Amino acid sequence: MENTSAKTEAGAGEWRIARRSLPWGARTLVMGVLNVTPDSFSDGGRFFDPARALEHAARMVEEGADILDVGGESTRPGSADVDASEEARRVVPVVAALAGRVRVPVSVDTTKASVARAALDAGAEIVNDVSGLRFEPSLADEAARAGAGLVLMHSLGTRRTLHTLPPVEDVLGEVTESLHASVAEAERRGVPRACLCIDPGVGFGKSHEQNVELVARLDVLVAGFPDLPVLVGTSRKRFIGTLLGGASVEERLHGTMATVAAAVLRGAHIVRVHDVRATVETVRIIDAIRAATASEG
Ligand code: HH2
Repeated sequence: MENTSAKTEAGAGEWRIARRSLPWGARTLVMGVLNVTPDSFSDGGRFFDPARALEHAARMVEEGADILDVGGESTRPGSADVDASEEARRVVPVVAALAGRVRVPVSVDTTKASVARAALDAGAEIVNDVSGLRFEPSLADEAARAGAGLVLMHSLGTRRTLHTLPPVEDVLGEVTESLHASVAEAERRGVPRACLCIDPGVGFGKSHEQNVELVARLDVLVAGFPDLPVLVGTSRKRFIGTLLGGASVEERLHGTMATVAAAVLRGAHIVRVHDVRATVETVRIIDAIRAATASEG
């Protein structure tokens, strides 16, 4: 596959995914989370039934989601291992039903090459790998074969130790270096750079302070990858609950919107969230403020 970058200017471009391109850098894109798992940390069990999952997906599209991210395995601390066939059994029917029905692209949140392949065959256009190709590097071969978009997220350790390793000292240095390695591996396996997107992995093996730092200093990461879109997922995560004095998952909406606003002002191009309507409204305002700031400078 040819390796043309569709970048138009620094900090903006076209993210190539399987059957279209998504412009990034002008308007912030909103990725809606659809967990078809019995045990995800914030919505576990709610959309395990495919009919309810499809209903929720339709609502997120109506609310303005630009991408739907379907996941069949929870990554929350202490969640159960799911084998590849069970994970595919959960996500593939939902992906297939969505791909034929909704106008926005469908992403599959998986670290497993066989699940990625099955979801891509069923119509997914993006693979979202929270291991950044560390668990199954051959996942990149599947993305390359399908011409799919590939999200490379930073994390540390194995699936079992994803949330238990001691935090590294220099989090921005570690995230930047590790993501450069993930990007190099993806390109070596034939994924065009124009199909890649990076993500610092907020909440994955970072201390409370480091999660805050990753949002506060996101501009440093963005500057390190000027030709790639940057995705950030803070939605309802524990550090928000901690900052709010122990707020439960249901009580983290406003805190989440604060992190979304801060991340976009620091250069995030895509945000991954559970609450699509609130996010669409938040980023519409922040995008206007950002545009006004840019035209002044
Ligand atoms: N966070 C989660 C899962 N996938 N993917 C990307 N690219 N970035 C993230 O920050 C990210 C992600 C965890 O959130 P959620 O899907 O709600 O929970 P669970 O892993 O329990 O299903």
